[in-house]
Amino acid sequence: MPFDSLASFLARLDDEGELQRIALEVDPAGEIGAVCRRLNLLKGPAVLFENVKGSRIPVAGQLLASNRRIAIALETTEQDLYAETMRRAGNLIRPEIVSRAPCQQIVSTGDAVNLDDLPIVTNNPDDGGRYLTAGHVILKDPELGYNLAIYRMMVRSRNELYLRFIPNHHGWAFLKKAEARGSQVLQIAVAIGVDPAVYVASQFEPMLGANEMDIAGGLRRKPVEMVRCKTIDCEVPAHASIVLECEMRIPPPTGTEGPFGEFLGYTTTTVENESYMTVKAITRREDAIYHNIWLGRPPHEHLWINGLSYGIQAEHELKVRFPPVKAAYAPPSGLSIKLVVQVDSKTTYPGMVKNLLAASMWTRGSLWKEVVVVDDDINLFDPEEVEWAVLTRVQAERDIMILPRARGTKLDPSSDADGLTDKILIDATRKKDFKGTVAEPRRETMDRVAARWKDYGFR
Ligand SMILES: Cc1cc2nc3c(=O)[nH]c(=O)nc-3n(C[C@H](O)[C@H](O)[C@H](O)COP(=O)(O)O)c2cc1C
Ligand SMILES: [Mn+2]
Repeated sequence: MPFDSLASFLARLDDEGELQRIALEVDPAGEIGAVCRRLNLLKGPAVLFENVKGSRIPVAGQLLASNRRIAIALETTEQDLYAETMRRAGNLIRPEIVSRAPCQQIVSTGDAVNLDDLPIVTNNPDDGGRYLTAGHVILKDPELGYNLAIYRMMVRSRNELYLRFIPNHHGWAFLKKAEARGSQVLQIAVAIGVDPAVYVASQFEPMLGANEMDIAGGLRRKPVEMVRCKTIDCEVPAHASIVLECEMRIPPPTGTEGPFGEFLGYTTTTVENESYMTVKAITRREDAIYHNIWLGRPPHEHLWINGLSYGIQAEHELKVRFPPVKAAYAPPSGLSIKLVVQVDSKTTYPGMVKNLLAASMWTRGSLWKEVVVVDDDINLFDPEEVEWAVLTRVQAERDIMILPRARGTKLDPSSDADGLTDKILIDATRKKDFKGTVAEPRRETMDRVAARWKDYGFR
């Protein structure tokens, strides 16, 4: 049975020894962030801060900061995680609309709306304010259907939130559609504390019009139950902890947002003229659990989920043109701006890898900074194996291409003032004149030894 709520997922993590409950009072401004940073360094468990200063609502964090926990979330094994996620993400299941929902047990509207009731965290000391980092933004458009994605949101006042839409992400397209139709407002729902399949699905980037809610259904192998909002025309996951029902005027009012500690590990500068929206209603469960994602200096949770979702997306898109592509993965150490693509050594043809490298720039909204293509004897999930391939199968002048001054992420502090960056494309496959034979025991011997492992006295 898939998890229907954050609470049921936390209960499973607890059973699996993957959750630390913290009863001691903690400060959401600084202390929670420091605990999460330390947990990332120690490769520690998920946490539930049960007693957060200034709020009665507990805060969950570090939920999917390892492949083991992502595998638990999707009810599969770490070994099968990639293939299983790939398979399920392609099997779309539409949401089911229900009429009564736990996320609407407590409803506050009008003057009763107060974001200060929520334990919103300041993750890093230079952040310009309190940020929602696990707000699942849900948009609905008559032509495009739903869109589900996490976007950073800074608190502006007790009922206003900055919301950053960037042009190559879909929220922007939904805003433009509403604008083109002459709408006065864009209605925006924000769900916090959702079931883990919805969380993972929020990190997929299907083509505009395809629907992350259907991917969530596919990932959990059951429709996501959604309920209609109280004050806006949109639906939200019925089992969410907390829902913010918001409206952004068109054209949006703006103010100064940031700075914010971003996923590449650096604090952004402030954004002048960032749009903001008004929270019309806050609805929540009686037993609501708030969700915070800490991000900043790597490693962190964001990179584990995106490694999987962006890799799968790129594989899916590249396979269409290049059948020898076997898999693609964005290893967490590659900050989700490095892609590793594995090709079938038997069916690649001369020159194909260079074309593949060029074509890879089309995926992930062109944000990749480095792409490496490896043979199928390389475990693409292991950055050390990829490094081995680069060091022993690459001649730089022949196999490394630099795409100068291309569009990348402006969050890369080494990019220029326009956000332009050089891309590195590496063909780390064996070439025709490659003369190495891999030195390792035979497969049968490895299998025999594995079968006798306990007999040797190993555990
Ligand atoms: C913690 C966290 C914060 C994020 N913040 C933003 C953000 O502020 N802006 C943004 O465009 N994407 C952000 N993302 C990435 C998007 O959620 C992700 O790329 C998503 O797939 C985009 O979906 P879309 O193509 O439907 O817009 C964030 C992801 C996470 C996990
Ligand atoms: Mn989308």
